[in-house]
Amino acid sequence: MVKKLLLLNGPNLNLLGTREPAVYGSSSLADIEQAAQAQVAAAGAELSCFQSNHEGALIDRIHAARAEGIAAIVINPGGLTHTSVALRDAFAAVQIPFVEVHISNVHQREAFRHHSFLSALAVGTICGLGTDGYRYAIDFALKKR
Ligand code: CA2
Repeated sequence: MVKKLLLLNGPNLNLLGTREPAVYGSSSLADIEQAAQAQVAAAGAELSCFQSNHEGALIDRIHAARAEGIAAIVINPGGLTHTSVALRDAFAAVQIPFVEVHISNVHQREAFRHHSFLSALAVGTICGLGTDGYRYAIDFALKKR
């Protein structure tokens, strides 16, 4: 069976490449998704990508992932990382392994970014490695049984 992965991006990440390049780099979300598609296809697997500025839409996508047989999720939850019990509950409900990615090093930033509601449920987290973090997370997800 073909392995299926899901790449999720939360609020404001549709703005990547347009503002704050010193913090978030110069790649657009389309660049990141295209590179991820190529990486996953080269491994003979399948990738779906989804970005939303709406918490409920992300939760609905996570619920649908279970029925689709998604093996693992890579997510940058954006600001919802630090606020969303509901997103955490969605991951707890579907029991799909996920990797949490942050482009910036949240621990070098404001104190409110130091806590994540998701990290304790994640298989692992990557932060501060720029947009390369997505590639490392997908590489891990492809290898994970
Ligand atoms: O470092 C990350 O990837 C973050 O998840 C990004 C979130 C932030 O709230 C987290 O603390 C850390 C913000 C995403 C905003 O994305 C933008 C991209 C370009 C221009 C403006 C915002």
